[in-house]
Amino acid sequence: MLRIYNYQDLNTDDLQQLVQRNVDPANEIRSIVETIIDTVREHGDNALLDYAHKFDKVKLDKLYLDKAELSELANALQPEQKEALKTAYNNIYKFHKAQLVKEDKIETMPGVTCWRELRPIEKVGLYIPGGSAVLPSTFLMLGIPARIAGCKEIVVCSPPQKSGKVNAFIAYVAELLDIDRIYFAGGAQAIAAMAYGTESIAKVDKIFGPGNQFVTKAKTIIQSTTTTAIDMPAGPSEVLVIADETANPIFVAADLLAQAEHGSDSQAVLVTTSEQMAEAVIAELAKQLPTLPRAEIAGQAIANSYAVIVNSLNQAMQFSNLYAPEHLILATESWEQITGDIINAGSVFLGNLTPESVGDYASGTNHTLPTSTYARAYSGVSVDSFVKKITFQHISPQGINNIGPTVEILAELEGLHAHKNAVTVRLQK
Ligand code: HSO
Ligand code: ZN
Repeated sequence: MLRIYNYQDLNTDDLQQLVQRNVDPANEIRSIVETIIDTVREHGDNALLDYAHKFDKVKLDKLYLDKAELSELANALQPEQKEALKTAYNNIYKFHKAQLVKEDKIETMPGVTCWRELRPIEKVGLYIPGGSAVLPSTFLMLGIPARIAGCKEIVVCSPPQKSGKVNAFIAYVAELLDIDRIYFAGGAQAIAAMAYGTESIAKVDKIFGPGNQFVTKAKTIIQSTTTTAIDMPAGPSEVLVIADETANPIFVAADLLAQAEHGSDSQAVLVTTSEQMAEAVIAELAKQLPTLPRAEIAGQAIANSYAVIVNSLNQAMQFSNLYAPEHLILATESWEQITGDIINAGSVFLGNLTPESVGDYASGTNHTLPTSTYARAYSGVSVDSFVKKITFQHISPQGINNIGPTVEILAELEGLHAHKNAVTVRLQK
């Protein structure tokens, strides 16, 4: 069950220890992943087929499903399942579409005009996890902003199921997103394939998508060793719930377990101003956990999690900012009083009726978010992640007269006379 700490008993070192997660001290994961990357780089498609056999336990005769095969698979869905996916699609689409904003042109001096324009990243790679849980929702979360941004080529990789197919929900999302192919590649090997390219998979400019520690490690390696960028180093999922006496322990326990069922390496942290609340939540966890189909996984994650007792919502927020959670739930009626104090978090859920699950699936926000303290510096995926912002400027005759002398002086000051001259020849004209 959840370990309990008292905030006031913790010194700075204890706090640092407590908020640290997913370290790979012996570099064990790194060395396994490096071998996989090298193998895919050298043997391309063949390596992917071998890994599908070895890790996914399936003997594939080809590496992808095409549109016709996907649409046949999608037929297996019930009408209400399609409807639910469409509702999610529409909400996510609406929320992300609004992120495409055109910035004004700025005249910094008369005749000196500067502005930024968006251009889509041409080739993007989406990784859709499919290990212990298949996540069609992740496909929506990545595919919708990629489409809105206008990316030309969208490569999609997902691990094959034992049947040698992909899950019908994934197939239906492919249809909604008008995706041509889904490649059978999972784990670090999928990341390597999209970073280096293989005979059938195109090398992409940027790779997106969450995954286990192997996927994350592969993404961080290829980011520093190839020209392919990544969205963020997203690792195992996590939630931090801040609860006061106005929270409902049944809801809080349910939210902690929703996170815990993602994987045994997930973390669900409770920070509460009320010791009774901590006890009530723990009692609820004991009640709800055994009823879950994924009780074993969730139980392991809960065993790696903890509760912290604090003396105020203010102190709760201090701990939360240090932890920098991927998901932050404010299970309090006073959420409006503390949202301004949030400094580090991926996505925030306000009040007692806002479970993380709504954001995971269908409210509209993106669920691809920074984990493992990266919320201190990274944002979640959005349309921005799929575009570059290119700066432009134009100088008129009046503009060169206005800005020219300043540049001449600054170039002189740096001893860069060719720079100065590029202005002088124009001023002389
Ligand atoms: N909580 C996960 C997203 C997800 N949940 C997908 C259910 N399906 C990471 O934000
Ligand atoms: Zn989730």
